Amino acid sequence: MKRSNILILVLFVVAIIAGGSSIYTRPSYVPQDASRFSSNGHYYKVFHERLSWDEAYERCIIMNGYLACITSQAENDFVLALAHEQDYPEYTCCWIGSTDEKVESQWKWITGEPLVMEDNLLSHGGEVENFLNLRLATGEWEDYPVDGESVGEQWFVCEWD
Ligand SMILES: [Ca+2]
Ligand SMILES: [Ca+2]
Repeated sequence: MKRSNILILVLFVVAIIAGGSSIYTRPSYVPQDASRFSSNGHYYKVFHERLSWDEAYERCIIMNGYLACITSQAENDFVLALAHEQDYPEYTCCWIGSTDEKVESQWKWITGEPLVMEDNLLSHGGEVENFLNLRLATGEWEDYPVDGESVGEQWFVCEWD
């Protein structure tokens, strides 16, 4: 084998190894247009459709995901940036996967993950507001009635492991 051919072969093998190590496999059940967050390898997609929290919860499950459960500032920033890709009217919110429906003021993520970032949660509606909305203008989480935001848009965001 000529020396130049060997060099090409070596480069080819290196390229395959290097490429293979950086390529991740998107599970077949994750929508092609969902965005991957590199820190946890999860995927997210914002849906610009007005649904109740219950309906959004079901919709994510039907798609083999779940309403996004946000357990770090970085994850919140990522989801917010994703939602901000689309222009939105003031007051627009996006359903996320937490409720205090079972026990008032005890907010839980539907995945069972602990709810940290409590300072980001603005809860003032008591028993008539049991579902968490991500407010796009501020990045804060606010309790809402099940039908959601009525002045701005009401979106939802699904997450896939
Ligand atoms: Ca999450
Ligand atoms: Ca409540």
